[in-house]
Amino acid sequence: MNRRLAQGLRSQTAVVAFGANLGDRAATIEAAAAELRALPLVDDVRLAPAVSSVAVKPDGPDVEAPGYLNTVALVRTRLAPSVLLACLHEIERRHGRVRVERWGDRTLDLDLIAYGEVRSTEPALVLPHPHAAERDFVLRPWLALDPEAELPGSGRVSRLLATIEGAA
Ligand code: PH2
Ligand code: MG
Ligand code: MG
Repeated sequence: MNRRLAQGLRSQTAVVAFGANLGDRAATIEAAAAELRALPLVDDVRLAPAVSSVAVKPDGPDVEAPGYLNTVALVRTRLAPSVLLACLHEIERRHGRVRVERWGDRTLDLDLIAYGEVRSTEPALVLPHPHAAERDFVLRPWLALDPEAELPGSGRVSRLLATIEGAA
């Protein structure tokens, strides 16, 4: 059996971040989580309670922009990372996501934060997500689901969060 197929058969834990700052944010996140649960080869989805956060724009936090609800799901899946990412993009599309400006306001953003221990610099799928370590709205919900969580290559999520909070 080739490696690609074998990858699709072994169950892995993927970390998926949800963000929404337009529309009925909580309803959109719940619906997206249900769609994730309904995917073939997705065995379990554990969703953390959502947190509110100020929109971060390329120039920094923007209190004038609509505020975000953010959360994280731990996803047990046998989908390969690139296939899971394509499914996340399809769920975003179904919820009216349009890509206009970088870090623009959005009905739904689904980011693949980590996939097992996989490290990738492929432009189409950078793993772990390059901004995960600096985002409290990703790290805090992740830590709520798994106090022992580690971001591959960066260490304990609890320590990363403490570092950000110490700098704030
Ligand atoms: N996502 C972004 C850009 N800025 N700000 C908050 N608060 N939450 C997000 O999920 C977010 C953001 C791009 O993915
Ligand atoms: Mg994002
Ligand atoms: Mg995204």
